[in-house]
Amino acid sequence: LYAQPVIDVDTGATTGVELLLRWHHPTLGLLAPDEFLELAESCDVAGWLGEWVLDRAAAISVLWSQQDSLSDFRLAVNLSPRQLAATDVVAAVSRALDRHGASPADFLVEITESVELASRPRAAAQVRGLLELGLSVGIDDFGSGFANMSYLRDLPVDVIKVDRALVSLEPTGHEEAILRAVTSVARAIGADVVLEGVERLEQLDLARRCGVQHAQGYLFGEPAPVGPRRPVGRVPQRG
Ligand code: G
Ligand code: MN
Repeated sequence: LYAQPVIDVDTGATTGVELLLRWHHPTLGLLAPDEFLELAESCDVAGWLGEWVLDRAAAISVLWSQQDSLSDFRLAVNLSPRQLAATDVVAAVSRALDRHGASPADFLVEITESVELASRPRAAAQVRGLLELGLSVGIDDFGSGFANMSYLRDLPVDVIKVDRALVSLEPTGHEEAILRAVTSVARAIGADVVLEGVERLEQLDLARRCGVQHAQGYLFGEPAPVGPRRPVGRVPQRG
């Protein structure tokens, strides 16, 4: 399990991490979930993997909270479309929290926009169940899939994570207009915006100009293996 810092664009403080699954493959090297989740599903270990991530996330939150306060800090965990559609995630999350004595308020679950919740009543009900447990819910990859506003209409979404495809390395006027529209909607519904995939100061400047609260990307820190202390993102200075 790896973690990548999420920073506050105004203060530079690290306000959370996204936990990311990696596989150290003996010959192929380090693989990301999009490269092995399908395989995991086809040989029936996806359910186990999903539970393992939840269990580790709960354990890590407790470990980190013994070193540094977790107030104003959240651990984000990705839920796969299959986990939402085919497993009892609410039960799995609550077991993991109970096992380690972790607090639901320390977690954000990320649900990718590419799942169409409207056509999947079970998935939508599970998201509500997670909210009832006291976790926050974020829409991941926003703007890359169906750009499905019905998510924002139907669920009390806490966070919108703007996909890195929406803001290029040299942001254009059109990209700025779109980002402003997203932050305007987010403000109206009481959600925070995280800009993903920030690699350059120009993108951070754009985020600040457009009223984005948080950013994540190689500029502040790459995903690194989880250790005993929570990671700290660094905002590079100009020049
Ligand atoms: O779908 P999701 O947003 O959860 O995917 C996060 C992925 O994006 C991770 O695998 C992570 O390694 C990758 N990532 C994180 N920061 C950056 C970045 O600054 N640039 C690019 N290209 N990828 C990034
Ligand atoms: Mn994510």
